[in-house]
Amino acid sequence: MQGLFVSFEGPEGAGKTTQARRLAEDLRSEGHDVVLTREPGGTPLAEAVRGLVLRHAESGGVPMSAATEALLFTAARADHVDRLIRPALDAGRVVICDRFTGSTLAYQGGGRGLDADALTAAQELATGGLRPDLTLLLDLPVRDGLDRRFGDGEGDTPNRMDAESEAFHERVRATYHRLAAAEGSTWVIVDAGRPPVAVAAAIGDTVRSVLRNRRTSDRRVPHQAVETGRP
Ligand code: Z5A
Repeated sequence: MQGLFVSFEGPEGAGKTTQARRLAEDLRSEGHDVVLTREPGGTPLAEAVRGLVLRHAESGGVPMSAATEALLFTAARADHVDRLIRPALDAGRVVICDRFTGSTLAYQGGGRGLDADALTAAQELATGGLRPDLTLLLDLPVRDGLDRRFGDGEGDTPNRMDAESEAFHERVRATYHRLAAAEGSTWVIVDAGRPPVAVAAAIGDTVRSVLRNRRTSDRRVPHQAVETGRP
């Protein structure tokens, strides 16, 4: 049986990494064969691109254009899909990916203002048309997410996206909402403003519902969106 591809998307500090890890642990404890991965990254080449694109300014490089940035993220994705994601799905595994094509459309499209059709075409080239079976959009107000990451002054080292204005991150969030509306039932918006345990429970319900549908039909079927909250 073809595996299941689940991606996490959302603005800064929404809890994607926390919840992706937790979902992987929970599914493994239930006997599923899970690959947990992230973007940019997941393969040696894509991890090298990650360092290049996210830390470029710190290395004293000349400013990187929005198109260069978009193509670097997309090139990393092409290798990730080819070397890790598609083989894992072909082997029937559950792939959980922390960010995927939605991030390029939201950050480089919504945030940087690049043409959405051109970005979408580049994603098709990079992924060969592969789309997640389920995208979990962890949503919360931009300010709350930035406060989670940096509010106490002790968050992660800021990268080139963190340095962007709040208006940039608002455009990213608005683009995510447009994508969720356009994609229909394969995108589920999860209210990420709740305590981690409540967010995890909502995600677990949604993913198990998809897995149950898979087992009964053994083919791709639309699933019910458990979470539908929008701001
Ligand atoms: N990017 C792009 O522009 N285009 C692309 O195509 C791709 C990526 C693929 C990758 O950064 C950057 O690349 C990203 C988009 C851009 N921009 N930035 N910055 P990254 O991989 O280093 O980090 P991230 O993906 O942006 O993750 P994040 O937004 O920083 O965090 P998160 O994964 O959503 O959250 P977290 O790490 O799980 O949690 C953050 C903090 O909140 C942490 O202290 C947690 O303990 C806390 N937390 C988590 N959940 C909760 C709840 N429910 N309540 C309270 N506190 C919580």
